[in-house]
Amino acid sequence: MDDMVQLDELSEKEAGLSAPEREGARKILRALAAGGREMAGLLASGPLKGLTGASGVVNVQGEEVQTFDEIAQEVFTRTLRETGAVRCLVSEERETPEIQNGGSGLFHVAMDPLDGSSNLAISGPVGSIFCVFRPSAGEPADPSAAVLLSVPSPVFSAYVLYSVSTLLVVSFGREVRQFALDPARGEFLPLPGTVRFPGDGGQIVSLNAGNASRWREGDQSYLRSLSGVPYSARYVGALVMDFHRNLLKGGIYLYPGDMPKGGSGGHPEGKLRLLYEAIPMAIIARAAGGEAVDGTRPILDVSPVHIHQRVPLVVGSRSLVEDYLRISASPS
Ligand code: AHM
Ligand code: MG
Repeated sequence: MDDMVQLDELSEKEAGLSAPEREGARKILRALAAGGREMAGLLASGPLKGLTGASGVVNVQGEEVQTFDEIAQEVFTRTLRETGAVRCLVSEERETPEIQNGGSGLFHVAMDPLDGSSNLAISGPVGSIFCVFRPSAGEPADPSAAVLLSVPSPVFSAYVLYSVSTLLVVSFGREVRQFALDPARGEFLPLPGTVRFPGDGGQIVSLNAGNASRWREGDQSYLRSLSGVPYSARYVGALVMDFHRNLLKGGIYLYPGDMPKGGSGGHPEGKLRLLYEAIPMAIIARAAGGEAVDGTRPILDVSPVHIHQRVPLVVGSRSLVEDYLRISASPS
């Protein structure tokens, strides 16, 4: 029944995939479900086991690695490797791609194994984000260059949301499907229908207003413009949760570039990462009738030059993203 497509059946519906690609995608989706189930259990008992703190390590992004960042890295690296379908695995937590299966897998995968990890200490929502790419023909031997070349050919993207319930959200680019973890069965079961941003665009705005004084003029102008419209401010500080809420309720999420203050801090190129945060969310947003831009152009038109490239991200209901583009282009 079309209304209730099982996780295992998702790739079968994709006409653009070869038979081996369908099978590879199915295995990767199973790996994300297995890893998501394992992580949901580990996260639930994290405070009791003293796992919600920092690991003492600083990652390639210069950020403090939480113990769960590393646990999630190991869990998903293992479940993905076991599929035999992954060639290169790019992760927020590793400087260089991991070559899996001797480089024989069908797909490259980029992941943020645990997004929003500053929420761990308060038992707040966190997520895991994935994007699967089709390698280009005659790709270079260098794994980073090979992954970058595959980015214009995404196959599907997905995220796991660990919150009141654990959800797996997947899109091959045409539609968005949700699956919820049944803790008793240990399985992700489909939720009915497909997900689309509400037709009226919604009224939720999610941004870190504490950074606004360090934004570019166009972004500040957009924030000022909100005082003239009805809106609700909602910000969890975990992209997966903020995006998911806005997807269901209608809204827009912004993380623009912010300038250093007093010579330190700041994210002039934005904080979020193109390959494993912005692009997967952009694929899901578009498939749900929304849009994602880097401030001026669609995220899916940005050509990556580095696997850990950062990018400003504005994503949500199409009408709200269009409002943002119009207002930020002519600051007043
Ligand atoms: P992370 O991948 O290190 O967790 O950082 C990404 C997170 C996003 O989930 C969230 O939207 C954003 O950083 C919050 O940043 P800030 O605390 O600066 O508002
Ligand atoms: Mg992240």
